[in-house]
Amino acid sequence: MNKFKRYLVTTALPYANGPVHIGHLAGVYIPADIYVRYLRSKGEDVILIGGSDEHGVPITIKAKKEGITPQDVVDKYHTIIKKSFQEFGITFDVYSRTTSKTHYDTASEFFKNLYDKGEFIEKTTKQFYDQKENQFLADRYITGTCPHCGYEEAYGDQCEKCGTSLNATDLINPKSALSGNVPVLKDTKHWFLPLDKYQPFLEKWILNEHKEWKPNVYGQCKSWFDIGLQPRAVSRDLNWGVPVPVEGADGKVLYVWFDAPIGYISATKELTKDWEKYWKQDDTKLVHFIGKDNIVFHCIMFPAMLKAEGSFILPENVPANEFLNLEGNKISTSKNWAVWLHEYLQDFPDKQDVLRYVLTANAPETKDNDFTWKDFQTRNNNELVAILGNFVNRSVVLTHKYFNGSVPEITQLNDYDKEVLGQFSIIKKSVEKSIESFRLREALKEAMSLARLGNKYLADTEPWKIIKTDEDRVKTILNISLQISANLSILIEPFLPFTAKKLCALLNIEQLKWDGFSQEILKSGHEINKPILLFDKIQDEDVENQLNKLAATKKANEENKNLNPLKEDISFDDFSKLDIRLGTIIEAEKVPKTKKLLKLTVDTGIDKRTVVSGISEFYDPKKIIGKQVTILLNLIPRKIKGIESQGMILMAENTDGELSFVSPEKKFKNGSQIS
Ligand code: B3M
Ligand code: ZN
Repeated sequence: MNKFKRYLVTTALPYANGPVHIGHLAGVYIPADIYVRYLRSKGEDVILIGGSDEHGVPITIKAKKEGITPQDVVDKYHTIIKKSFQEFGITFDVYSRTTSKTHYDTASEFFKNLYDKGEFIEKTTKQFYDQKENQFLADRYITGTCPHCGYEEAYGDQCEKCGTSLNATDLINPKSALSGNVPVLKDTKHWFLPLDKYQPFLEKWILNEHKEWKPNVYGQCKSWFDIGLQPRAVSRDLNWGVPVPVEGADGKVLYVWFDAPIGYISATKELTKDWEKYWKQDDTKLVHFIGKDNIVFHCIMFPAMLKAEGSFILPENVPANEFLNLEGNKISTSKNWAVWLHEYLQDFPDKQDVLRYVLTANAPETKDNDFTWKDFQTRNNNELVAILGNFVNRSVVLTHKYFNGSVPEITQLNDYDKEVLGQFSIIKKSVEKSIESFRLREALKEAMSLARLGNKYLADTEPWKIIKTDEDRVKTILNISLQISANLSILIEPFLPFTAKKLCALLNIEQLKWDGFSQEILKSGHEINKPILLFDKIQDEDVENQLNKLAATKKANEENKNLNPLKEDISFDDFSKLDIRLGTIIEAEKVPKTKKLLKLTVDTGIDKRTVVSGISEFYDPKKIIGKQVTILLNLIPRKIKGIESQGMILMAENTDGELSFVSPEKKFKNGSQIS
């Protein structure tokens, strides 16, 4: 007996700092949608909760880069994301956002509650602070030299070269990624949730009581326990987020991973007054659909928060997926290596189900998987068109041809017919079992096996060959074929809802629920509609277009790879402080005992001055006499290798580090101003 009376299904809240792509759909939203569509079809009480995660440092950085407010950023992407989900038929009962008033109140109250119960540890620690930007820096926004391998661009939380995870204070020569400044260490107070205190509880709950969880999820939790849980800060110094609701916490907000999961609760509140029934009663089954990078937050941190609060239920399952790659490379928003949902629909209008199908058939359930356009085409042409579409089409076309579109009656069933009819409920049960255990690619395969069965049945019985001699037999065959088609409309609905709708229209029936499954959905004499194709072929050129698009992205990425990021804006006044002019090199010689330096004498029109320049690897001193170059004159003189350098020759540097003079296109008088 199912002890659950209702289902509360949540999907990870995507960060509202970019649109959503196929990786999001495949990992989280399609599986969740299949699951809830199935439960609804079974008549269960189920709600699907979603929303945008609108806090966190990356959103503030993006806003700063684009010169807009964080609110502008999230407004823009929340709208785009929400629309994409709608277009792909993800049936959220509510799609909210973490900047909603309800959410601020709910998250604040949650924190306050734990605070009042004394669940937090207050600690003052030293954190890097950017004095120019007047803000504390998240570890990710500090770069410096890795103490392990010497890599100069290591991040404050991890060195990407040697993979060591770091604390920002470990870095040698730390720099703020916001301003390039050297940050200072400053005291700051934060609130920590003592996860270590909850470890015994969590360990027992997951390792003993949820052995049925997917091995990737169970395994990740186990390794966190093996390392030992540590208190985790749940506040941040930032001016974007839910303010910490206690006195003396000015300029501090809730850590984004503290407020975001509470977003599930806030969204439920927005959906129904009955929200507590879903969140606080033991007979609710709570399931979180997420990607693998969110496991620790949903299996450890959020449950610890819920447990500390005390009145909430915990998830029954967290069927996290692995990652989907694209054409062999990791999907990356910043590198634009993705298939964006809104772009897909421009290129393949009305083909939502094709993508839903391919992403489910190839879902990264147990390991990372690869999406390729070739596979997309093959699955469409060889499975959707050749199996499902073809079978339904043949049944409908033949019914029109032989019986004017009216469902013929069964005249007599032979053993083969009975065997085929007997398969219906077997297939149905295996689909159920697979969906209920979150094996959705298997479930889809089983649902498709009903269409395969139909195709084989028609191929074996060949009604077109016997219509002249045995019309009665053909009646039975087509009746059974149409019953298969009608049952398919129920079975495929969770996976391919747009196609199920078309199929129902074609068969002239209402969409039936799961218990409508039967050997006689269509009564004899029922009129079906004129044939239409459920799917059409994807052409080679469609695939080529997509591959060309990706190739262009790759090329652009290669070209941009080593370019330095844009510097911060400066005022015109700042610029006009630079005294840059044309000058001509009149003497040049190598600086002894150095590899790179030349000592130049430059006629600046105003004077003749000495400049030391690091260009010796690229220019032969004898060959540059008489060359007109640009020179920055008002740089404070510096001693280089004992020689006073009075200015700087401006050089262009390409991505390979090669240097070139910047010379005027026409010869002008020395001393001509550059502005
Ligand atoms: N915003 C992280 C992510 O997209 C995230 C999930 C929040 S779920 C509460 O990976
Ligand atoms: Zn390193």
